[in-house]
Amino acid sequence: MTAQGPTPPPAEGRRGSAREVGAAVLPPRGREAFAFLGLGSNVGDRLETLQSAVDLLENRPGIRVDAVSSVYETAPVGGPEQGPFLNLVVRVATRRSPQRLLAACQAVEQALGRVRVERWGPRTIDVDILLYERRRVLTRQLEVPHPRLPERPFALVPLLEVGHAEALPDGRTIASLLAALAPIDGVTMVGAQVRPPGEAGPSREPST
Ligand code: A4P
Ligand code: MG
Repeated sequence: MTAQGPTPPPAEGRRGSAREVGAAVLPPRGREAFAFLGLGSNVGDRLETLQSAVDLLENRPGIRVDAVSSVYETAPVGGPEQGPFLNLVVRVATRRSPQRLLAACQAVEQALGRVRVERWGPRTIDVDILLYERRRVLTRQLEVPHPRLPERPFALVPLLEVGHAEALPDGRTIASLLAALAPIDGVTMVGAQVRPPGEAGPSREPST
């Protein structure tokens, strides 16, 4: 099964040697923080790109992919006329600060050939931090929770799957955010799945 319920992050990660400098912004010593990342692709082999992104995230120091949601095909929101997205959400356990986690997300985007042409435009891959524990972060580069999360079923539906007990820092639950948007259109679970890192088996675009 690819979708798993959230489990508390273990006290020690597998990459104990990956502890980074900049202690002031690290999670408390000796434990990992958890975060939820939203992934989206609407260019090329979307499913293969999502699989590669999940695998690359796992390979970054200080990041462990803990759970992977189902894959959803979603109607594009905003931007120019463009093709449908595949979206999913992963839960990660991480020793990285939010800022360093963003750097890892952007490194994965670059490794997969993301070119920033137009805001909200078509993209091979987008990796956003949706939640980092129940913390608020607001810097010039980063806002967490993701500011548009409450209005986006394409992120909330997969997030509910792997983070059903989660809430925003203001206490609003994922379920209540989704309920406020009901009825939900344009988010369809597809049969094809992205494997958690290390699990065997081919990924394929769903046949149409
Ligand atoms: N940034 C600030 N906060 C965050 C965060 N929590 N996570 C900054 C990630 N990045 C964050 O992002 C622009 C800048 O946002 C980054 O440099 C980072 O410092 P970007 O990925 O370069 O550009 P973008 O994604 O085009 O802009 P933006 O505003 O992040 O777009 P969104 O909100 O991510 O929306 N429709 C469907 N169906 N599925 C999608 O996945 N995605 C978008 C992109 C639009 N429509 C979509 C989908
Ligand atoms: Mg983005």
